[in-house]
Amino acid sequence: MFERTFVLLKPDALQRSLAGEILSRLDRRGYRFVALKLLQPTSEQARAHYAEHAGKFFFDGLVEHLTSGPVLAMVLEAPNAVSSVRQLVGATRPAEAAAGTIRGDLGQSPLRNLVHAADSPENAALELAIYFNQADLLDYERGSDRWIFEPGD
Ligand code: 3AN
Repeated sequence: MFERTFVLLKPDALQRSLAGEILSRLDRRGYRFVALKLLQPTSEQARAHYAEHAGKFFFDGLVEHLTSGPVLAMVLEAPNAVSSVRQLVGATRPAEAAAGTIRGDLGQSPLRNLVHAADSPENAALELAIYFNQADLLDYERGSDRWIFEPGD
């Protein structure tokens, strides 16, 4: 079964010209891209996105960062997409993120850690609705998708 997740390359990824590098890592891993949008989040979108962190010491800085420039929002699908993307992204603090992860290899600080990735399918659905309309989400199959489910595991 394909699971859907929501991923957003934060402004530091685009300011540092790392969007292609990060997209390439996601693409090579085989996720099916169902939506992709370049936009500059509004304060309302940023606050809705990070509502669970409202009141924390880093909340205002987080909203300021997210609204500071263009981001690349996307919806990806794969079996176990939520957890596998978060593994690829790595721990929140780049200094603690494993080598080989996006944050471990490229992240600068807990705030400027390049990527947001939803932590559950339910949050993915809530978050993607902040940035996308249902009509933005493509419904298609790749010829290679059936190979994912070949017997063997
Ligand atoms: P993650 O993105 O790894 O799921 P969360 O959900 O704990 O991390 O935090 C959301 C975002 O808040 C992080 N991606 C990061 O940009 C910011 N953040 C988290 N902790 C800190 C911190 N100690 N200082 C500054 N920003 C932080």
